[in-house]
Amino acid sequence: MFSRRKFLQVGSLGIGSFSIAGFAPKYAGKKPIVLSTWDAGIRANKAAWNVLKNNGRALDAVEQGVMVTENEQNCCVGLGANPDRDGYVTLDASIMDEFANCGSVACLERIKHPISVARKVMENTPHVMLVGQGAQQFALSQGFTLEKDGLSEGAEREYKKWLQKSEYKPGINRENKENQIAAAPARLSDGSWNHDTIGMIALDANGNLSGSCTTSGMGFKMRGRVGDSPIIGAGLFVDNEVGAVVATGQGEDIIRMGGAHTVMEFMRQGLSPEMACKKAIERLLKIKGSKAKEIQACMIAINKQGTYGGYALQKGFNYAVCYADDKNILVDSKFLI
Ligand code: SD4
Repeated sequence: MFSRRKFLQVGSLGIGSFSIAGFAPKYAGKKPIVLSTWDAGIRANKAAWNVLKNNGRALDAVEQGVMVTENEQNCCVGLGANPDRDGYVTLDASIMDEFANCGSVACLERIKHPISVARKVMENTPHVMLVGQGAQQFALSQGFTLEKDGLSEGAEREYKKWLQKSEYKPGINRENKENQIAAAPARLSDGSWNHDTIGMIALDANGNLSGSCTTSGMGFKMRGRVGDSPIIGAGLFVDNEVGAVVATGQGEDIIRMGGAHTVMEFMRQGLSPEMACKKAIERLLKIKGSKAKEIQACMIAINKQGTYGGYALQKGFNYAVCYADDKNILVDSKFLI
């Protein structure tokens, strides 16, 4: 007898192969490979690549990669970033491995490497997410150092400027062409950061996937605000059977559309990473309607074969891709509007 279970298996195989034929991957798969958001990703990829080229685990690559960006002084990611509207720098981060283990921290203060705290949450607690004071307390218990209070020089200057009007108006994240691949991300001429986040996804030589995301969130946000980056399924998602996805842009809207998980499900149905990211961004455009012009949202993805792609709502998004010692390139993303 042709059971319902069998029918579903055959049916899903059929859809998968139809979709793959319909959306042939643009780039042949690479393994190992690492991708990260924005131009800071070039420097972060180098550290990740050192792990991957030595047969290391994707999980170690995505942690060590984004730590480079967290370490950059006067940077839009990490403790040098713009504060919230009350003057506190609060950091969000998440990490996920090939076994669907995941960990995250949100609203973490005075700790230099939130990504490593997120990994400790994943490995050393029964939980997925720790926030605020509890996250800081946990970090200290794991041997992290409490950094000094206060703002970086650049953030202090921007905060004073912001206080004059105290208006929360997040800019559209875009790349600053003049500063591309500079030693550290620089501010735009209007004083804003070009972006506040690095997201990284990797496929290692053993065919395993992992991802990480770390951010200071939106500058001058309300105290306690948390974006998409530490929310598994929104800012980051990994499914070792299918692929890895990470997001950047307006966190509230990425959460609203279940960003990274939505892209994952499109890939599971057989779409290429680029097409899956595009479909998710189209869904956001539909939700936002005419207000879509006011925001930016960007997704990058790799699949199990090492095929990669990205898509953004607006022009100006780029991502770094590395798959060899001499192949660490910045790709200008396609965009919808
Ligand atoms: C957030 N998604 O906190 C982050 C911001 C971001 O480049 O990606 N900035 O909403």
